[in-house]
Amino acid sequence: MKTMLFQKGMKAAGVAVLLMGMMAVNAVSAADEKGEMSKVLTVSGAVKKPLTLSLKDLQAMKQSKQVKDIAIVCQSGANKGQMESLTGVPLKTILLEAGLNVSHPKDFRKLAIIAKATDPYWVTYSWGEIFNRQDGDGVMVYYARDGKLLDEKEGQFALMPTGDARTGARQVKWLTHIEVRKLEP
Ligand SMILES: Nc1nc2c(c(=O)[nH]1)N[C@H]1C(S)=C(S)[C@@H](COP(=O)(O)O)O[C@H]1N2
Ligand SMILES: [Mo]
Repeated sequence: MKTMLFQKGMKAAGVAVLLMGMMAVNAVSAADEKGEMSKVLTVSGAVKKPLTLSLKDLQAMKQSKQVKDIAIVCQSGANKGQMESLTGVPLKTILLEAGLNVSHPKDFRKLAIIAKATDPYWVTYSWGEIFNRQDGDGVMVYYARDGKLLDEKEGQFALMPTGDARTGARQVKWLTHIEVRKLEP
């Protein structure tokens, strides 16, 4: 009887440890996957005029446009779904509004553009790919998807590199901050 109780106890302890392990894994992936809805999008760093943009500000920007049929593909190649359309403003338009601040023309080439989210996630772009490529306008800050404003699943604002081979890898959901930074060697 005693040994049976002991065995039962061990089994229960084993199950508890297993459950705790599973909860820990879940907690990590949940923290990984969800950011807070951002109220504003700020632009700072090497700019002449730092910006704090609301949804209304973005909607009022003249270059607001739609891009159709975007496949969301993870860096791994996994298919993450499809957008019929997104509505937003090219990142370039926002950076032009803020005005890049460099002291010498050659310094533009040293600028990194860091797009940050409300979760601990950020990605980088460069001046060259936004300002010195034909498809530079394809990096879009968007606020609506398939005709509807974004919700907490994606944040109030998000960023989509529509021309990337694997769009998901540099997509930023819950976008809240854009920093322009001159890199040093
Ligand atoms: N803020 C934020 N944006 C993010 C991520 C993230 O963890 N946080 N993951 C990226 C990755 S790895 C992919 S593939 C795409 C699509 O991921 P989803 O299918 O989870 O929406 O979102 C990207 N944007
Ligand atoms: Mo991904």
